[in-house]
Amino acid sequence: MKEDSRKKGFILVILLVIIAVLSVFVMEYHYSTKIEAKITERYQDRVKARYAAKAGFNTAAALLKHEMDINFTAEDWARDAEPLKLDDASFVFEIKAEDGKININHLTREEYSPEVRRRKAELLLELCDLFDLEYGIVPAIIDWVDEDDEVTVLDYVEKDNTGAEDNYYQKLETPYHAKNGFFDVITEVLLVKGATPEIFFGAPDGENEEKNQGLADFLTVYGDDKININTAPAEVLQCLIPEFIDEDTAHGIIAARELEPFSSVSELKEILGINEAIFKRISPLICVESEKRFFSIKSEGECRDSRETVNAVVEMDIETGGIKRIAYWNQA
Ligand SMILES: [Ca+2]
Repeated sequence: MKEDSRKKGFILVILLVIIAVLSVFVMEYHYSTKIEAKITERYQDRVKARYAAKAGFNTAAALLKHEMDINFTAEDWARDAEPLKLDDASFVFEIKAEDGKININHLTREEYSPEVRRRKAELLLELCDLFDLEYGIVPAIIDWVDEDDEVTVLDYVEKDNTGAEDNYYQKLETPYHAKNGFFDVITEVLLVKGATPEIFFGAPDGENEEKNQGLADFLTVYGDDKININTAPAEVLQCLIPEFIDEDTAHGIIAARELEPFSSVSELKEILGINEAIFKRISPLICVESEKRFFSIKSEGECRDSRETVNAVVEMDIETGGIKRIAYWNQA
């Protein structure tokens, strides 16, 4: 009898051990299944966000094609679209005309007169003034593009300004060469002496954590070398003749072109009431319509906590209104 009780007790202990071990396995299985389900769900969200971002890009491209047929102003393109829902994902996009920005590939073309070259550099210097930046980035951009290895110093500028060629870039911790050729993409500016992500993308603006605009919003490497005054943002308009175009005047110009786009560059002279001599300073730099139409499209797709962004630059075909080519594509 005593033997039987001992046996039963032993079996009970064994059973308890087995149950305990099985419980651990069941819990482990439950936990890993839950993790896998979460991973799958997150992956699905990412895929949905990715396709929502692509849908945003396609919608922007369709809008561009549609708007090509009508008389447009910069504001039609620049205005943010409302977020659009796609099942449990959504997207929002913005379009900017590249031809309203300052083209940094064409600052020192050989066919330009010294005066035009100077005016083009001065546009960038004015931009530096607007954003409180050192002038050195301007000759450094010029040196990055020009074919020679002579370090540029803009002698008509009082403030310190010195460009950079191989002798500077080769001494960096990770050395590289000055391009001595066109910028292929605008982010390449980050390789230029003096350019930092803060200068380029904009620095966080203390209180509201929204980013200030950076140089990237006003510089381009695409299209013609002239600034389209029908699409130029207020800051670029201000850089044209800062003594006549302050912030308010720039917004006045934008309001005027919203009603009726400029049909000739001389209309700007009439609006501003400036004389021929002053107008001559900017007339070689501006246009009212570009032969090559590049637009940047930024589309953000979202699904719960997952986000994907498409940054693209497209060249539109003026004949067909469709996309001629995608000049830049970055998805992250
Ligand atoms: Ca050079």
